[in-house]
Amino acid sequence: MSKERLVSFVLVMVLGLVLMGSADCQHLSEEPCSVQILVPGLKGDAGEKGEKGALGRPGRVGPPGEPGPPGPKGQKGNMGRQGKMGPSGMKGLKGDMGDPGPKGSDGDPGASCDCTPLRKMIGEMDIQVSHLTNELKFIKNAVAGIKETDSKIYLLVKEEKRFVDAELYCQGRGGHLAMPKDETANKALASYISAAGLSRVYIGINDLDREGHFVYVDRSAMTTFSKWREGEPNNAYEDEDCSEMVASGEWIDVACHLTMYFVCEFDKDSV
Ligand SMILES: [Ca+2]
Ligand SMILES: [Ca+2]
Repeated sequence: MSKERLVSFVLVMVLGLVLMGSADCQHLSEEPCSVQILVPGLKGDAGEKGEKGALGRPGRVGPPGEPGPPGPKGQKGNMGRQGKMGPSGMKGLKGDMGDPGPKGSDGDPGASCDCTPLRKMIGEMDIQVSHLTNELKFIKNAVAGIKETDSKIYLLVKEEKRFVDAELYCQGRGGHLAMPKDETANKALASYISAAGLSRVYIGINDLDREGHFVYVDRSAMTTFSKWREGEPNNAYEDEDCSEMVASGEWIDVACHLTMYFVCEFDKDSV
């Protein structure tokens, strides 16, 4: 309702009330004629405080709070069970050599004596020890590797000796320098030499007694078999009366004073 229409409405109402009052006045002529206008009274006193209302609905869930400060550290737990044994580690490097130990105390002074017989005995023992040492070396060589055919045992001796000394060494053990007398024996010797990684060794063939007339060291004659390299024997410098075998199995006449490794042979029957 607009403002103008509200004013009009109020005026009509007021006029209505005035007219109604005039009509009453005409009916009740003894009473003084008056117009009554109703107006609102003064505001009353504040009422008594009401009773406490029912509990309201729970509010919405708030946002998560900030994390609190760390609490005190707990007590140490019990030790766990022993774990399974792990795989063994790799072998470590060899350690350094330790320091030399302290010097021992001096021995007691020896008793004075006539020492000549003792010295002689000690000298003999030294010779025996030397002999045993050589034998031991021979056995070690033999164990390290021998070569055998049906009738022979060959032993490569890795000691450099002149031809004559090499033959004496073999004789001292019941044999001779190797005397290959057929292809089988020669091949066995050649493979023995090459397997040892050597290029040459003395074998038991020489013409020491008569130039150009080669024989075996046991003085047996050379028959049909020989394995001279082409151009050998050539008696170079007129000074080659002994023989070596090279890794291919071929023979070469060489000077007897050279020192080199050699091969001994032993008959199986006499071993
Ligand atoms: Ca010669
Ligand atoms: Ca020669």
